[in-house]
Formats: sequence, structure tokens, C-alpha cells
Amino acid sequence: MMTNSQKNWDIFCKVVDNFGDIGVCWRLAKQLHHEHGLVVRLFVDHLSVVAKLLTGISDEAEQGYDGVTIVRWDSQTLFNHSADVVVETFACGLPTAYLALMQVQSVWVNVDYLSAEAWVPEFHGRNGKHHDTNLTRYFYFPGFNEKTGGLLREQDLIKRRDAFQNLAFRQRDFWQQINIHQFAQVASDDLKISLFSYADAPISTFLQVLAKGERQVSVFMPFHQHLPHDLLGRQDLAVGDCIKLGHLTLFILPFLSQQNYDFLLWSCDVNFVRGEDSWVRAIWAGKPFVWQPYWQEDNTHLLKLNAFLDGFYGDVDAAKTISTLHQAWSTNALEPVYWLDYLTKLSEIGHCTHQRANRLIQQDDLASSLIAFCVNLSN
Ligand code: TRH
Repeated sequence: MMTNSQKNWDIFCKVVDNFGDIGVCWRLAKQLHHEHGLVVRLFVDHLSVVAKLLTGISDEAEQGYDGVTIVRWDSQTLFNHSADVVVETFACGLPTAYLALMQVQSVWVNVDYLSAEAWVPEFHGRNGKHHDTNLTRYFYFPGFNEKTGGLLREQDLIKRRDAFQNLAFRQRDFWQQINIHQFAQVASDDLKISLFSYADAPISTFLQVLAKGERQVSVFMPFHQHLPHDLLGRQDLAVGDCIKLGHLTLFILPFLSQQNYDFLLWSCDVNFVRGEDSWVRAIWAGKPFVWQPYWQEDNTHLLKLNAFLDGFYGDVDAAKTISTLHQAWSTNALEPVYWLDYLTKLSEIGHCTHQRANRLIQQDDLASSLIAFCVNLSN
């Protein structure tokens, strides 16, 4: 139960690159406000990136958006009070002027990146003294078991997903909304794949494999800056393009709202995802997915990948097939046979992915766990 002394929350977000930082922070801010009744300010440094996710956001110094106050964080930002709970994200650091306003009783938590590695439970919840201010800073690690900080998941998400997947007209509305009328009008037997990855993934090879394959496939790629410059012989891809080659139809979608992106994941048979937030959304979609972790030096990202695959799929029969395709996707070493093998086992992979996701749904969600964690610190 929330204490009155922890009603005001400030979240600090630095957009390093891409959309994951703001994607995660925005979800957390929204949930804290809508599901827990908290007063939330989100300080963020690159409003132009935020605008990709939050339609209609302006460059104003302060603006309300869906119940949350969004504050432009730059050298001009005026800080006049600190919150009861201060959430630093991904070790972005807090501004000196803000630190000066914080009290000994302020709760300061750094919410870090998600990883399934074995060290996470051990480090989750630790604290240290900040060298300049002597304030205590807690380290909060999201994760895949009860000894970690959990995963972001809205309280009604699974109910909404199931309703969407069970109601054909909801799916039709979605395809119509994003101008894919083929799927809005006729039931299609195409295998549907959503594709969101980094530029170093073997995207071109994969699309060629699909084009030459036996099954009719539709691929949906939301447009973003990581799309390869040359795809299927086209160098000028644009939103709205539909390219046909062999058994493949490739649709270039606009960058979707977070809600529509969920709808896409819920509608497809296989989802290629990346980074942090789309990865978690693919898990909640309960459909087969292929995750590409964000590149890190010394192949640290491959350690993250293997830790996740071992923990999530560990003992399932298709574990080797799933792992081989993941490794190939993340090391730019795709062979047609890896995909064909995956496709042969698709229904088995679908079944076990759904089952593993259901298991994770039993775990408390990150926002609720974070609140409980902070309440506990004040008792
Ligand atoms: O954009 P990303 O690569 O973000 C990454 C990771 O978070 C990584 O860990 C971090 O270090 C790096 O940024 C700086 O991938 P991610 O995490 O999946 O974030 C994408 C967000 O964009 C997510 O909230 C889903 C959302 N999205 C849409 O809203 N519409 C879309 O069409 C697509 C494709 C994504």
C-alpha cells in the first residue's frame, strides 16, 4: 500500500540512442499514474525522440501528457522542488541543481537495464552512498524471477491481448487503421512476421530466404533509422511501400504508436524484436519471437542472449532450434536451414513460448514491485 509520503514521483530519462530508454520510462510513468494514482513528472532530454512515441508532444519546457507532466531536461531546466521518490533510469545521473533539493528522506532509486544474467538477483536492491551528496542511492534491476525487480506489464494487458486475439473485428480495425487492407478484408493464410531489428541483423539474407521459401509470407517492418539502405534491390524505401518478391510480400509501415505496435505483435505469427522494451512486449504477446540484444563490447550482448534463452526455454524440445536462429540473427550468420528448422517447429515453439510467458505473468509487475520496494525503504 502506498504511503502518503510517497505520492510525488520524478523520473529522469536520458535518450542514449533509439527508443528503448523513453519507451520504458514512458510506460513506467503512465502506469505509476494511471494504476497507482501517483503524481508523476518525467524529465527527458530529447523531446524530438519522445515525439516519435508520443504523438503531438511539443518542444515546450513543461507539458501535460496523458496525466503525466513531461519536463524538457536541458541546461535551462529550472528545478524548484524534488519529489518523494526519485527514479533515475539506466544510471543517467541526476542534475546537480536537483540533487541539491533532495532531502535525506528522499528515496532515490536507479532503475537499470533488463538482463536475465545470474548476477542480477544478487545486485538487485543494493545501495551505495552518492559521493558528492552522501545521499543513499538504491539499485533496482528488472528481471525474470521474484528475486529481481520484475518486468513492466500493465495490469489489464493480458485481458486486452486476449480480447484482441479473440475478436476478428478488432484485428480488422487494426489492419485498416494502418492501411493494410489485404488483411482487413480477407482472411489470409500468409505467415505474418513483424520485423524490428538493428541494421547489423541479416535482414536482406532473411528476406531472400523467405522469398524463395515454399510458404507465402508477409513481413511488416515499421520504418526507423536502422533500416538497411538496400533492401531487395530497393534503395529508397518509404512508408507505405509494398514489395513483392517470390513468396514474400514486404510492407513498410510507419513507426507505430506503442499501442498499435502491441496490436502488430499480437497479430503476427513470429515477431523479430530488439533492445529491451519490444523484447518484453513480444514475451507478453505470447507468440514465437526472435530477440536481438543491443550490441555491447566484448560480446556482452551474447552473454545476455544466452542467459535469457537458457532461463526462458531451457528444457524445451525446440530449445536448440530457437537458440541457433537467435545466435545467427545476432551474429549476422543466418543460414536458410536455421529458418526452415524453426518453421518446421513453429507450432511447438508457439506452444512453449505461450506457456513460458504465462509463467512470467504470475510474477508481480515492475511498477507494483518498485512501489513496494520504495514503501519498504521508508518503513
Ligand atoms: O529502440 P531500441 O533499440 O532501444 C534500445 C534498448 O532499449 C537498449 O537496451 C538501449 O540500450 C538502447 O535503446 C539505448 O529497442 P526497444 O528497447 O525495443 O525500444 C523500442 C521502443 O519503441 C519500444 O517502446 C517499442 C516502441 N515501438 C513503437 O512504439 N512503435 C514501433 O513501430 C516500434 C517498432 C517500436
